[in-house]
Amino acid sequence: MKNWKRLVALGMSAMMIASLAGCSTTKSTEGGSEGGEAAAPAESGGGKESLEGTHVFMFKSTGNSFGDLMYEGFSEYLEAKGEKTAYKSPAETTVAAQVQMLDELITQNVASITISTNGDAGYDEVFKKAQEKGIPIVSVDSEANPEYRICHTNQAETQDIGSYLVQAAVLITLGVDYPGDGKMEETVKTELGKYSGEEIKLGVLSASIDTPVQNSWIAAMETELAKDFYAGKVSPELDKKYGNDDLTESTTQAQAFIAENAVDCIISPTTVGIAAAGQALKSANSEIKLTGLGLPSEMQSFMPTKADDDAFEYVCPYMMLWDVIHLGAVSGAATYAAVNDGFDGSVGSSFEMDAFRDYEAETYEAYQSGDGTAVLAGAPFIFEKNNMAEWIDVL
Ligand code: RAM
Repeated sequence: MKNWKRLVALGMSAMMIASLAGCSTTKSTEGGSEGGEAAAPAESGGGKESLEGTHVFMFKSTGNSFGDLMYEGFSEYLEAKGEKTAYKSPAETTVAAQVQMLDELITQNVASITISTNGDAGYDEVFKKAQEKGIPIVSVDSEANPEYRICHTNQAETQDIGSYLVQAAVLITLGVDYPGDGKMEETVKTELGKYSGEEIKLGVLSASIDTPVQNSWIAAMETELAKDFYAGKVSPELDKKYGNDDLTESTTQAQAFIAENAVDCIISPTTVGIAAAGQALKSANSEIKLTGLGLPSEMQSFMPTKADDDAFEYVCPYMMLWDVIHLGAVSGAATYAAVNDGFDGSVGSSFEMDAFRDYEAETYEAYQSGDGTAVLAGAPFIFEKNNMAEWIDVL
């Protein structure tokens, strides 16, 4: 059986195709029994079980399968180590809603907080409070302030994600099928070399305007677009819209792209945004194409799922993501090491993660990332007509 990690170990490039026949990873069903439940204010008591000593996982907001899948990995890893975990995310995708909930959790003396944030600013006071109480903070997916976190758990190299998304959008606009592992940039160069049409224009349907992770990917897309071979062929300007990781708002923004009809392809670097755009573009029978970061289970109606499908009869011919469940488990291992094994996240410090599902035990070493440190969990993975069917039941 192949798995994501082993493919990397075999030296394949960051962009991988895997046959997952027989993969034992299972699809999240309800996203965790506690998913979405508001944190019980400490003073409310009322028979609510105390969260003292519990490792809390906080996503950006409730109702997002991506967060549910990360929690699945986080809780499975920590529960196997005999730890208690809880999933606490606010209903609103805002900094204020997370801060209020964090404050309540800290008062309850939780063991640790693992968080995907909604913004760069606004957490200092509450994170300081956690630090003073000795509650470690690890971030995953969307970074927390380096000053207060032990480390960030990075899903994949930021620049790789930004570059691959732009390359995919350009190839899709030109009607070129996924060229295969490691061939994206070279194919873009060849195809653009032959291209003499109007300047290609790309749109971005993101989460909130403040979300650190999406903003870092957008910056990476702009870096990619500044490369010489795009000059005069693809506009360096991205048309950006924000759907706040809310289905309704993302649908409205996708409809705005359709009404304006100014872009050739929308890149949506959020699983909520890409699914909303998929539906909107399909319903409108729009000629605008779509790619981005999506969950196969949520994208199956907008993508080819069989090897002999014509990818371009679908709104989204191919897209990307990574092993979200494993990402959550790595953040759980970092948190466990911070609480129990003295892992402090300084550059060069490391922790051992136990074997998890198809992954063998592995050592993760913290490296400098911006003003803080991170550990790297994986690499981007392309979902396309040849592997979609295998993944729909997994992610
Ligand atoms: C969404 C969230 C998350 C992002 C994924 C790809 O579910 O915005 O932060 O990393 O998509």
